[in-house]
Amino acid sequence: MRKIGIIAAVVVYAAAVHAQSPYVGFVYPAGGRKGTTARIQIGGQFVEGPRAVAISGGGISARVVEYNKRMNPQEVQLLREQLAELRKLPPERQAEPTITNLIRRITKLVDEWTDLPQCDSFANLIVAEVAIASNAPPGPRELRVVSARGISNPLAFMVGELPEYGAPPMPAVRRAILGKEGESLRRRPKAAPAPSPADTMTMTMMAAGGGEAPTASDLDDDELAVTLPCVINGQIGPGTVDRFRFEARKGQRLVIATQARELIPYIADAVPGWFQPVVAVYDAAGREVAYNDDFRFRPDPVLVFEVPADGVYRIAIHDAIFRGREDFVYRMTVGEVPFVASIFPPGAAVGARPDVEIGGWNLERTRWEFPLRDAEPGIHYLDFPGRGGLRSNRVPFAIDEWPDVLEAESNSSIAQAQALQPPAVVNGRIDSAADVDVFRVEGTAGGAFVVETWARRLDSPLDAFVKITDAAGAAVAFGDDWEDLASGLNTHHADAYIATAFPSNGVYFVHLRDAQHRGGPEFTYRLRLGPPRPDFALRAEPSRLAFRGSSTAQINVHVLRKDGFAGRIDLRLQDPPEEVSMQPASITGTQAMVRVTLRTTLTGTNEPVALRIVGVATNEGRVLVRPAIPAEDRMQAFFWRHLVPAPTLLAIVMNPPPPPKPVMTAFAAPAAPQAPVPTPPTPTAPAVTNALPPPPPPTNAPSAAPASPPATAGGPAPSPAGAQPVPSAGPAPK
Ligand SMILES: [Ca+2]
Ligand SMILES: [Ca+2]
Ligand SMILES: [Ca+2]
Repeated sequence: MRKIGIIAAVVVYAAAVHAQSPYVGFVYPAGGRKGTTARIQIGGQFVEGPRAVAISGGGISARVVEYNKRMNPQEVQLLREQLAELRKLPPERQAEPTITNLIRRITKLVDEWTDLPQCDSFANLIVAEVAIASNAPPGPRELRVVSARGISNPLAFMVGELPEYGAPPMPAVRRAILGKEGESLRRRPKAAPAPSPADTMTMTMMAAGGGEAPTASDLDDDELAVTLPCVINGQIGPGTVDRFRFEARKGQRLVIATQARELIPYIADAVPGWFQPVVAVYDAAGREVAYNDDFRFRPDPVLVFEVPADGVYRIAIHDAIFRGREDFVYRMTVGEVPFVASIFPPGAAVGARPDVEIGGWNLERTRWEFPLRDAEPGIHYLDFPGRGGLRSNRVPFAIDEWPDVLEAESNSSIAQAQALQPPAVVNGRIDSAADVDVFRVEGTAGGAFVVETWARRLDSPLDAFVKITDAAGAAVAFGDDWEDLASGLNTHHADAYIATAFPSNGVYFVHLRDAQHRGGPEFTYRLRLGPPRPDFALRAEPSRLAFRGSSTAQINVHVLRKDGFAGRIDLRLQDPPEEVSMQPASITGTQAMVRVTLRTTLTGTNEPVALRIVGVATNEGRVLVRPAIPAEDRMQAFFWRHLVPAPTLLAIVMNPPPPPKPVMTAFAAPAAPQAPVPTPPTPTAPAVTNALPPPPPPTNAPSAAPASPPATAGGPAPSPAGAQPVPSAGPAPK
């Protein structure tokens, strides 16, 4: 028996990196259709020994099938030598499926290898298969990698209802070098064979691999034909434009909704800090017939295209300044699909049941009975049925303990001001660019008074500007932009907040308008007026804990104080597993953050365990219990930091890994013809099925603690009322 190949020594551990926890930078495709199995690629760092890909929510399971560590030149050379050995085998041996597969895999690794990947933090690649049950609830999930070092940050993974198209993952983009920028353009071979009709799920826009030097023809993708409605998955490479061709009929109202920043909200080493897609539609003659770069204040384009005539049209998508790399991932839904662009009122009082009116496209109808029965205070997310039974995107809806009222026009001057009896929440709109909404309240000398708008934090384009005047029109206080640290996905904190005291007894006026003098039916708001309502919100960061067996781990708890709350907050674990405890911890009135220590007596867990930390405080005899919403500290554009909420706080207990030492992995080919040839080994990953325990029931922080939506949601909540069709509600990302 002659051994013909053992190669590829791979050194995976370095002594210094023990404390570094797994990080994932992208998943592609960032979703899949229910009832299918998707093959996904995840790029990360410190993810060696991937044990599982954990995806939240029901009806979905993932299995790691491949791990490709970033290789150094020596390792690639060894692979090349092994490839040469394999190619010396007699043709009949090479034709054996296992050998063929081995050759194909090594060829791909060698061809796609780049000596200088643009981003090290996602240069290690995990390939996983995700099986999505046909009854899996559509919507956003969170995806994490469990590796020998712990649990990674979450990424968004969407379960869709429509047929999906998606190119193979793009090879790593090479770092641009001054004077040789062309070398970092995406290498992409032309003209892959057309898909068979039965194989429309397979994208052939670009074939994988290809090591040739880039040419001009590589800059643009070959156009791919798609059939609507569908979801298109893509990754944008440097300087590239992805193009898609489809047929449409006159009169169709096509929604083209892009998700990019919604998938990866912040990119640390890119300015402005996210992929900024631009989408255009062209007719058969090449004329641009629709275009969008931002949907209102959001960088993810959404456009509606009313088809003027039967024919062939094309969609093009690229980055606004033609950047691109592996984490410039998008999903684009195209078709006569429902899209909700506005909802009014944007919230309600606990126990109230107003009808809601929705605006948008391809909706089954625009007026609905209030869908949330007995909902807790906080921000809830609603979707609505569209034509053909599809569910729409999700829109936020606020529930508050205070009574609410509708604004009544005309109320645009002191003379016409609408009288209010605080405490109250007004649901209103800045109806036009010229609109000002003025409300009259009675003030008592020295009486503390808070005015807060909830508009941008409810996805309204309104940039609120609030002014309080006395009866003579003299300004008492004003507010424009107020930073809410609990709103980690917002970069323009456009909502206004004023905490003041009335200088004397009398009548006062609260004036609200758009700071940029814009308006329209979608410029909705909720305006909270009344005495201070001291409260707090908590963030537990990061959203994961890795214990070594029977030991401790630490996590930061940040506090965000509301309306001057300065009391002590005691922290505790809510319904923890018996084997996990938290050392007594509290946050004093002057602290912004504490580091708390958790302990476990477990020596190991097979699956991540969900934990919940809550804070308890007393304010004027009232007990406040608020969840510490899990969050990740994300950097934007090299500088800004944001606490981005995550759906779950996951913990894992690991047996201490072996002492750091080089680990050999090898691609081994068999010696004897009859011996079964193993598939190329990957650091073995036990097949993991739905490794997450059910997430804790969704809880919404009461309105005084603005409950930011999770960055990615654990499964959607069931429809509140059994009967169909009704809008459904659940925590969801924005
Ligand atoms: Ca108005
Ligand atoms: Ca008005
Ligand atoms: Ca503002």
